[in-house]
Amino acid sequence: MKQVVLLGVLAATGLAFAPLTTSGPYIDSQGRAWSQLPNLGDYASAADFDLEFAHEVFTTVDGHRFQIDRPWTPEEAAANAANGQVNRGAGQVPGGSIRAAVYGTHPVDEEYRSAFNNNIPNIRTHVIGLINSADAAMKANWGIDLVPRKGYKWDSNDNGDIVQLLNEAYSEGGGLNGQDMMIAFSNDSTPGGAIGVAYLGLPRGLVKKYGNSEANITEHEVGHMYTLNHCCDTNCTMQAYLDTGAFHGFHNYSESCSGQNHYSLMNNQKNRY
Ligand SMILES: [Ca+2]
Ligand SMILES: [Ca+2]
Ligand SMILES: [Ca+2]
Ligand SMILES: [Zn+2]
Ligand SMILES: [Zn+2]
Repeated sequence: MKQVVLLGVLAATGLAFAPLTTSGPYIDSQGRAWSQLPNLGDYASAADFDLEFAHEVFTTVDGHRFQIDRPWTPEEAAANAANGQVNRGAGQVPGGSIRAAVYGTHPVDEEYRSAFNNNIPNIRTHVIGLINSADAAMKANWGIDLVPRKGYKWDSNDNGDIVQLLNEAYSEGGGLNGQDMMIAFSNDSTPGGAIGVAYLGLPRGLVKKYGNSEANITEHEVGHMYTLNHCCDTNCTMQAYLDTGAFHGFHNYSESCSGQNHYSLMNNQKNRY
């Protein structure tokens, strides 16, 4: 009899609709509780989704705040592929002689590792390259030099939403691991499809392997870590929508959607981490 019961349990856990695990509920600015993150695919269009969520700030049960970095629609993906990656000038102002090194720990999940056939030296080279592409403007403008120092193998929950993956990478990767900042990398399919996340004002982020856009996404997530919010300047790296043409763009005026001058905000916090 016991065996029959056990088989029943196993069968139930094998169902295709395994429950999505989440770090929610997430509370939005109107006090609404979201047991799951809103998903682009559940909305009629990206415009509908953006109207509601592009500038929304959600709060976790731990009091950490974040914004949603949604994936592209197929049309947007095609437009950005046609764009290619425009390498905007890294800096408007020559960097000073002072370099604020920000040392990084980089958990990489099992799907990310398998994208490189588990070749750890190749992963290391890739991560170092993308971090040093992502930080080019921050380094030139404000002397913020991201320096990858530690890697960490971590296995991501295959049914976790992206905020849960961020928390999981942090707890299973030893927190900051003696470094200044965690930027985790994941190639998990991540229900809901968000492409990156970081806590506003905390040195913790997670970047998905998303085409050739990891450096763009990393720059954007680091912006969030320095308290930058989503904005509407079409040349800004902090747009809610991933715009490969806006890589390295930080505007030096007070922009109305974000209420922030992204250039001076970074400048004022260049020694934050
Ligand atoms: Ca660097
Ligand atoms: Ca795990
Ligand atoms: Ca996984
Ligand atoms: Zn964002
Ligand atoms: Zn901006």
